[in-house]
Amino acid sequence: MAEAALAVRAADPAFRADVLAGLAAPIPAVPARWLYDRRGSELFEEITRLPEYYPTRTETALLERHSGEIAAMLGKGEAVVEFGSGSSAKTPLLLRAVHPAAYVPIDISGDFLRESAEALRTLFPDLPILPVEADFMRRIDLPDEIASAPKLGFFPGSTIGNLVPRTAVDLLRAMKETLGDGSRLVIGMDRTKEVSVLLAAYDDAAGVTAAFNLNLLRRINAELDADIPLDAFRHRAIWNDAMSRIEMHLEAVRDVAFTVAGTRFAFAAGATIHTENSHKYGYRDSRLLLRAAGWGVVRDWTDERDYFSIILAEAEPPRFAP
Ligand code: AVI
Repeated sequence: MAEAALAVRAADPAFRADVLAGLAAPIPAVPARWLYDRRGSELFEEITRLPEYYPTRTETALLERHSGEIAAMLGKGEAVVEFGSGSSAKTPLLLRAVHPAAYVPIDISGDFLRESAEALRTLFPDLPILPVEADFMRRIDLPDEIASAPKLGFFPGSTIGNLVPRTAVDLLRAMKETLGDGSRLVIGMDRTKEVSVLLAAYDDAAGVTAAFNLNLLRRINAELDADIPLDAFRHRAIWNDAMSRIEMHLEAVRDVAFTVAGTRFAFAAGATIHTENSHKYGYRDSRLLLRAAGWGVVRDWTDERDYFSIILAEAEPPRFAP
């Protein structure tokens, strides 16, 4: 009991507010960022290695194949600015090809940032690594050391797809403001494809994605003094064609009532809590999204199956339009 009380006191107030407001909303939803506690992040790592989850391995192969070409299209002395802490295998692929003057990872989580910066220092002992702890949804002041260097933004992983288009455009615009005039951006975007492939990627046979989604309820119980019966919900992955996205939901398998931080909730069998969107972009869609935020596509690369794309874009100067 004392432990539970402690957990309640230690809970992130933003998590509490999002869960209470989200569960009470007309279409119940909890922001996807809360999927990523320690356990959720471990499960996501496991997802990236699943046979059905093609994005990570396809993007890594694209970077292995094309980083040299990307580097050849840039000038010398770039500062690579990664939006995210760069813990993956993808960052070294780009850094090795580009030979940047400095590497600036930006992340809201100082712990992740420090850990991954340390790992990269071992791999690139001569590269100045200048981590910035900040929320990259807003314009950020970059370190003075790279003030005069040309900037190359890096945003792999198709994380842009987890945002609704309006928020994705806000983020891309903030990136442009952070990086400045003349900057470029390498971004990974997942493509539209056969629905069966998408559904399998987000509802794998081993049940890892289901565990990742259901972990949210375990987290709510642990951190928000809640008593949600975990067996009353199941993982659902749905293709929403009109929105061009995979949606993850937690669906009540029977009528269920529970309490979260003193507030009572009831879900009828079949009702769902929406927990994540993963938008998929066709060739033109990705260009339109980038252009809406002031980025012009220089070139994009895709794999043989056209499953995933990495795009090199450049910040477009404002211009008169008819
Ligand atoms: C982090 N993000 C790009 C993943 C995706 O594919 O949308 C998150 C994920 N959710 C379920 N599986 C993977």
